[in-house]
Order: sequence, then structure tokens, then C-alpha cells
Amino acid sequence: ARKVGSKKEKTLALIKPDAVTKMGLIIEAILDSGFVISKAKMVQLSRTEAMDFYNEHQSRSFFSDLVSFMTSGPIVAMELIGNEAVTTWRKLLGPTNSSTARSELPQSIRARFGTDGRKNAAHGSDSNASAARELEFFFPSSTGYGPKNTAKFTDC
Ligand code: RTP
Ligand code: MG
Repeated sequence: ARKVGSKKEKTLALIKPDAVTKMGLIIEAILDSGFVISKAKMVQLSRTEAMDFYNEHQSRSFFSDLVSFMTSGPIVAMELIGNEAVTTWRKLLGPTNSSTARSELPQSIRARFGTDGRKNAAHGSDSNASAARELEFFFPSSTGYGPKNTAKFTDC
């Protein structure tokens, strides 16, 4: 049942390479916060794909380190549905730097499972526009050969 005044949204969550071994606990935290995980897959990004995904950061000093990190192993991509999903998921993530997160929000995902300013366990889209772009990046509308995404989440 839908709470009056709530606003259901979608967002993209990524479990980054440093935290894939802890995916069980991260998924537990996501579900405990009331999200529905409506799509999920594990993928290995190529350098080209990682550069495309993070293209807004291409002029930043940390860009090449970020691309190397994000391609260092498999990641888990998930579509989350929930109340104000973009901001709710980013709150659950905590500050970008995991060391900061440990002092400011010790219950957060990045405090619990991340290491530092780059290896920070997980990603969340920063706006509804970013969520739409990033969800299409990982879960394109037409998926070609193989099973299609036909799961329906009607009461969430
Ligand atoms: P994300 O996009 O991964 O959810 O993280 P965010 O919005 O909190 O942070 P953003 O500024 O978008 O940075 C993207 C990712 O780049 C890495 N990073 N490294 N100074 C550094 O070495 C540095 N700064 C950022 C982090 O992995 C960050 O999440
Ligand atoms: Mg970001």
C-alpha cells in the first residue's frame, strides 16, 4: 500500500569492486530501508564503459584513478524503487569519503563497507535526471538475445 504524500522514484545503485564481497550485507541494508530491488546484475565494466558512465568527471584530477578502480573487478548494478529513492539512497550511502562517513554517519554504507575517498563501496545517482541516464546505461530498454526484464512490481 502506498503512503499518502510519498513519492515513489527509481535510482541506480552500484556496489563497487571493493565491496562486492560484502554484497549480502549491503543488500540487507537496502531492503531493511524499505527499497524494492527491481533489477540487478553483476557486470565487469571496460575502461571505455567506465569513462562513459563517469563522463561528467572527465576533467577531474581523480578521473583516471576512478576509471581504474571501477574496472578493477566486477560490480553489482541495481535498480531501486522507493520513496524519494535518489535522496533516500544517497543518505543511506553517507558522505563520499568513507573516512568522513565513519566520523559523521557511522551507520552509513560507506562508513561500514568503504575504505577512503575513492574506494567507497557504493554509488547512487545524484538526481532524477542522472538516475534515468544511469538506469538506461546498465539496463537498456531493449536487451537483445536472452531473457528480458519482465518482472513487475505493482505494489511498491
Ligand atoms: P558516486 O557518484 O560514486 O555515487 O559518488 P559521489 O557522487 O558521492 O561522488 P562524486 O563526486 O560523483 O565522485 C565519484 C566517485 O569518484 C571517486 N572519487 N575519488 N579525490 C578522489 O580521489 C576522489 N574523489 C571522488 C569516488 O569513488 C566517488 O564516489
Ligand atoms: Mg556522483
